[in-house]
Amino acid sequence: MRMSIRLASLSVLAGLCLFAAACQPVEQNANTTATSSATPPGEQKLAQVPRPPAIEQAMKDRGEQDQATPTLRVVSPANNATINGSKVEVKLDLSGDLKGYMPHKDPATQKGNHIHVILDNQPYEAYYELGQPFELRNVSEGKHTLRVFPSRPWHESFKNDGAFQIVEFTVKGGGDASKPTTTNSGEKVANPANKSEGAAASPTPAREGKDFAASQAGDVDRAKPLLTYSRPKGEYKGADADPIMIDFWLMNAKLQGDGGEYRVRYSIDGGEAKFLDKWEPIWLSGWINGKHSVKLELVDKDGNVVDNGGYNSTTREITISK
Ligand SMILES: [Cu+2]
Repeated sequence: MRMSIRLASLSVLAGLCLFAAACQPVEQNANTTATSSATPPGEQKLAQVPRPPAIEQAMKDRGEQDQATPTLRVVSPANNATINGSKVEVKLDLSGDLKGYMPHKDPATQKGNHIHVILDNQPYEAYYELGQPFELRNVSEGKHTLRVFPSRPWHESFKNDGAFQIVEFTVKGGGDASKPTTTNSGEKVANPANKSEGAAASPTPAREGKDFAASQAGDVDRAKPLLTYSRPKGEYKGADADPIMIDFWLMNAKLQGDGGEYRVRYSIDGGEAKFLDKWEPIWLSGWINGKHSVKLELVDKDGNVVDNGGYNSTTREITISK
């Protein structure tokens, strides 16, 4: 009796397994992520690889540019400024020993030197044409931080003194004409600040800018160690999808391999923690298609995350389609 019940439940299980086996491979091939508990057929094994030859070549082609020591000054928003309205104009002053380094997007390749602009702890936005302000749009009321640093066409940051700047500012609502028009219930009906990106044929190019998701500043102390997550972010396609660079900015923190006491810890898809003991980008190869999470943390010698407004532990999702 007992046996027959067990057999019966086994056969039910077998039926379920057959059903699952019939549909599972299709699903896994279509959207394989390493976050699933089962081991997917194309298991991701990441390996650190040298700087890709294409980037080595780009560096040679750029002459001395990669030895430049660009320094930035945030003209606007001024540190501790209060801004009325949801649109924040970013104006930067670039100086230092530039050796030909100048942000600009080449219309043909859609690439070029640019500045990484980070509101609060959101993914950076690229700012190419310093001759015109860059707009942060739909910035929510309250305290914010802005971080900026110069970057190369392949998104590797310059790491010299003065390259990185951080300012704090406060956004207040008010009778600013650029503020979104809202109904009594708070629904947005029109936003004069949000011009569309502009048609390519337009004689005056649309101002660079970006709508930002609502966020607030962390409680950041600029005298404390600060890790700024830069790359990877967003979508990676084709040749850009492998290898992928991890790059970050460090303020007030020296890593152990550079004679300091800190380490940068990273983990992909919640996997094994790995450590970076030198402040330089790394390239990881072996990504499989799909969504991945990248966590980057600044830790002390005991392995504890160094507290600084929550910015020293950041996780981003990226998408790979090779
Ligand atoms: Cu970039």
